[in-house]
Amino acid sequence: MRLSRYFLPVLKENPAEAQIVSHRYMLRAGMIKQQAAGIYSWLPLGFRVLKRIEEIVHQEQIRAGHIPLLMPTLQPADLWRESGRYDDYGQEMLRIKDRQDRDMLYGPTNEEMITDIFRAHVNSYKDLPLTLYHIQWKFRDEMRPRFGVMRGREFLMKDGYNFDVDRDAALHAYNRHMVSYLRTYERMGLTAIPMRAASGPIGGDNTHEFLVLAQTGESEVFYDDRVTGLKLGERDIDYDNRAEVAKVCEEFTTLYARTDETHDPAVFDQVPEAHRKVGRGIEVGQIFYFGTKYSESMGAEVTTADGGKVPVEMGSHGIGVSRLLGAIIEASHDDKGIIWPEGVTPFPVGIVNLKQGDAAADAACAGLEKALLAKGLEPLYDDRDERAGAKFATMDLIGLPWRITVGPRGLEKGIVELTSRRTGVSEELSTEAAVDRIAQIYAAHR
Ligand code: P5A
Repeated sequence: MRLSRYFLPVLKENPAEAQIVSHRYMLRAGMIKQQAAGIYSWLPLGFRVLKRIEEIVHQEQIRAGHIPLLMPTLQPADLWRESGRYDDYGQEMLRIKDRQDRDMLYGPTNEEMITDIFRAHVNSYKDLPLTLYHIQWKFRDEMRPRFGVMRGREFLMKDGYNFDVDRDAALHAYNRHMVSYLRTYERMGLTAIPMRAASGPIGGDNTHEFLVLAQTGESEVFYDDRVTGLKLGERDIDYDNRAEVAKVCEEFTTLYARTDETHDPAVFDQVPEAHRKVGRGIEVGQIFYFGTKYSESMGAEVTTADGGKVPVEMGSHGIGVSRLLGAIIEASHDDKGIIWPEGVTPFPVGIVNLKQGDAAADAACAGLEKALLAKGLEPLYDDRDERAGAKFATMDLIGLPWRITVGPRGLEKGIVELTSRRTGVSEELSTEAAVDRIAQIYAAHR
């Protein structure tokens, strides 16, 4: 992509309404535009990151054996009357009437609708286990939408629902989600800590939230700081192996980690003082096991091997897809702008032409662009007729992890400069070597 032809409405001034760094940088980098309180347009740069995050979520869900589908944003109220949640949900639910005067709502979540799909088509234990998920817009008429995409009213969520024949199988689904979420967040360059949580309006008594530590987080968290060192890394996990999956979950949930809702000071006091930490966190996901709460009220039953009939065992599992952009920026930035982890960056590399109009520099940049594209890596090429300082400032603000700087003087020596956004360290390389290095770096992030 050539910057001269792109749509990147960068702001020079700090927007007054933005109280936290991620919101400030998303506005300044031309990623989002507010259309109403808690409702945003995703401008091209923000949209690219959002799509990239969705892609990682899909890949990890499919790896865990979960099946994508797509349910609508608008739902009939009658489904929610069956579960009893139509009245319980209160002011957070956006209620709408259609022209026939029928009660509709903009879905805040989809437990009822997925249960309706299940009961229409499945009635035997032989069709289980089954986990269906989608990535779809939700609406919650939050009392205080704030911090940009972090607490929106309209927001994108991945929500998945498992159906199992008994409690053990449903707990395996819960564990499978925990592990797949750990992998998902790691690929985004995040450390998200599973913490025992409270279930709220979704229900059930077994639930974990995933928190990214950040001073601007909305939740107070209490934890043993050794949890921050746990990593899945390159482990190859067999998601069908119940014992293996349970063991990984145990590894990640044994050390103390709680939100204020479930914090137990007496237990926390037993954590060695040197490791006892109180901080703040951003909730980027939550998993629930709630058994037969919805299947019983909505009549979703399956036959069992011994000829009986039982309400199907369920859980639901959510990732805050749009919130993740804010969380990643909170966790990865400096005073010049965003620093995207390679896994989610909108473009893998930026090209800065120090002397637009210089025949050698223009040709070298075009050649780099072509060579990178041939390797499936689309660079953002700043081909504007601008001062070098302004080009560097834009690149630093939008946070591409790598930058190739091309100028006539370097080219006389046969070199360009490859710079890491994170460390600021530059290397002089031939154009070919620079392309190879970038390709090598991203080989690990596909
Ligand atoms: C699980 C999936 C649920 O709704 N039902 C389906 C369950 N869980 S949840 O915890 O309420 O939401 C899942 C994740 O969505 C994100 N989230 C939000 N993101 C931005 N703005 C909001 N207002 C908002 N509300 C929830 C969070 O990341 C949450 O963990």
